[in-house]
Amino acid sequence: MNNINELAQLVDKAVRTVRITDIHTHLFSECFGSLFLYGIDELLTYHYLVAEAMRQIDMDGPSFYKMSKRDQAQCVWDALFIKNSPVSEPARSIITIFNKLGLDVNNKDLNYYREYFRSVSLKEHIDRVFDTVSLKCVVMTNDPLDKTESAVWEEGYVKDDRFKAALRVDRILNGWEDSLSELKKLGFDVHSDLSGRTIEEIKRFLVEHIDRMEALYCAVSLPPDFTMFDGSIRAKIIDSCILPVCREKNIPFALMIGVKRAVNPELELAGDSLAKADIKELEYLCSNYKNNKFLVTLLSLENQHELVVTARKFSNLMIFGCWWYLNSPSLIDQITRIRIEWLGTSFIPQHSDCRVFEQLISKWEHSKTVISRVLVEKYSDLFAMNYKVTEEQIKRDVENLFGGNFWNFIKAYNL
Ligand code: RAT
Ligand code: ZN
Repeated sequence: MNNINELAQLVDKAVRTVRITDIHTHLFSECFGSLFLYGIDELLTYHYLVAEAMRQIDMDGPSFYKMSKRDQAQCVWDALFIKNSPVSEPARSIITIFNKLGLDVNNKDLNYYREYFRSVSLKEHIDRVFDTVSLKCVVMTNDPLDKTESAVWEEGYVKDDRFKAALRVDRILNGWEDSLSELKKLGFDVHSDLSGRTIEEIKRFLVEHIDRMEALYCAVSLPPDFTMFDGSIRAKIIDSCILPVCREKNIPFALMIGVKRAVNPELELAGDSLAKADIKELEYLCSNYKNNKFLVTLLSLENQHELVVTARKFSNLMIFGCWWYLNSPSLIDQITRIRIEWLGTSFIPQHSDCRVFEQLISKWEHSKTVISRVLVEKYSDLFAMNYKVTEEQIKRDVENLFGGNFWNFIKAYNL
């Protein structure tokens, strides 16, 4: 490689062609039927957009959600795409999706887009999106206590290797009293105070589902004030069920910390917010459970620097993604820089968190652009000192960042 332009082209090519593993999404494969969300009405009623639209619409949350999905979509469209310009990250994403699917981005009639999605063959559409993004696979979020989902695992599940599973344990850890009756109904001998056989039974429940789903990891989202020292049922279940089972199965425990649920309950899914978490909790987990692997993402920007430093201390900690409110270009740029500057390439720069299938296109398109730019800059600094980065080196680094690091972490026994 002879100059910076050539370097930029090589990085761009490597990032555009690498086959991505998207380690956290809320997508489902086709066999899950109504859980597979796609098309313009789902895209426009994505909670990231609803929250934004509600600032422009003269209506309260309950009235908005009372409308049909079609009417909600029209409402968001009018508010954010007709009466205002789609410059926010969630709104721009819709335009990116239209653009990449070859649609007219200037058509103001929603029916034009509806017609497009009505006419596509779902199978071809799925192949096309995987191809456009250059995706190897996505990891779903699988809730074992969700009735619609469980029904498919019990009957009708068809394995599609592009959709991997992750066992989500929010209900057990964040809503123990409610999940208790569900577990009992499923035949598990569990008690509110964790007495008797409860610990063994929760472990049996976890193992059964990890095996059935072939779950790659176990995951939970947690509030900013999450602590292992509050004597809570949650802390006890993590210590005596989740972490032992993860060790036994050699799978990571994914912690997504910093979400403040239902700050405005009227907005439903769109009503969650964030706050800074206490990094001490993570240090405690990584150092006291050395034989466990932790995949971690934190929601607050203020946590990112200390998270990177913590990852330098513990090799059983793999940090991932620019989660939710951090998934916008300026923040991805800043966070990726800090991570590279202190961890080299030993982290997972992004996951998509998609809920609607076509969001894979925009979320990855936007992230790739930023990550590629940061990489070019870092290689250029080396190049300026006559250090020759080879094409093979670039490809290796990019492959590690967009999938390799995840798979190696999953496979590793001794970290
Ligand atoms: O990003 C999102 O869609 C959030 O609503 C959450 O689902 C979050 O990502 C989570 O996994 O809890
Ligand atoms: Zn998520």
